[in-house]
Amino acid sequence: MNRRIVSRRGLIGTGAAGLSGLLLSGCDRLTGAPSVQHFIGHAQSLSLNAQRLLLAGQPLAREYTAKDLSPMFKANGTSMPTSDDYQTLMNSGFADYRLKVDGLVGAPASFSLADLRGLPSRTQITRHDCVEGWSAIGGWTGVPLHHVLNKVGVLPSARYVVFHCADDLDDSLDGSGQYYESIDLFDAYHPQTILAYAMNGAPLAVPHGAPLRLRVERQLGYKHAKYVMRIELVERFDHMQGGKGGYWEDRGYEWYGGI
Ligand SMILES: Nc1nc2c(c(=O)[nH]1)N[C@H]1C(S)=C(S)[C@@H](COP(=O)(O)O)O[C@H]1N2
Ligand SMILES: [Mo]
Repeated sequence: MNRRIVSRRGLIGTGAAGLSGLLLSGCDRLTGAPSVQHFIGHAQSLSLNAQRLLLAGQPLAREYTAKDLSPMFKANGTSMPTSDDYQTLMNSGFADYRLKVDGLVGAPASFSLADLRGLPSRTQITRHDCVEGWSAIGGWTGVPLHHVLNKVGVLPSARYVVFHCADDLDDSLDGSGQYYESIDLFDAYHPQTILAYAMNGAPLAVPHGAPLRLRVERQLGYKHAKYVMRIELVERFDHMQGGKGGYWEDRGYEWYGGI
């Protein structure tokens, strides 16, 4: 298990360095040619080839069928964020919700739920495994994260995607306790990594993370950030909160919560 984590981290390091190298050499060759000057904006965000490299040979998490759906899907951790901001959004049915996407991107943007529903969607029935010792099979519909990332353009210096959530789970560590999570670009571009706005065919309910939650199917439950308000592309996360890349990571869990 540890070996797997270490070797995967090694792989992430090489992968990201390789990608930057690839993109830089591409840029160097391109800058001199006036005919491609207007493409420079694109060359500075992840190229199609770089994205294909991120997707190559990545296994899918097992998918189930409707008859496998768990009759009961427990809500865990926060089931009702208490902040005024969240309560206001909730009381108007999330009509004013905007997902912010910023950090190391070409064009920071924000998306309403209608915007997100208007992007290509994916439905998947998967098993959710919580470290607390329970599992449940649920159906999730949402927009694959890579579609959102491609709208804003990921800069080659970005290595992680950080999800900032609406809830304060507790105040025990640094006085904030705000839930957050992070994944690398391999998981970010994975076809089953989606921002889900529906569960089992109905709009996502508040206990399960309304209006938007992450599904990152090859990892454990705590990585699946609920109540996602903002997505930030970063090169590193050691300056954020407890420095370990997630609420539970700051409290001792592995950053890569592989199943
Ligand atoms: N924002 C936020 N996301 C969260 C949590 C939380 O408390 N707050 N709990 C995590 C844990 S430990 C699990 S198992 C799943 C639970 O998702 P569910 O409530 O839909 O079962 O959400 C994860 N994402
Ligand atoms: Mo969990």
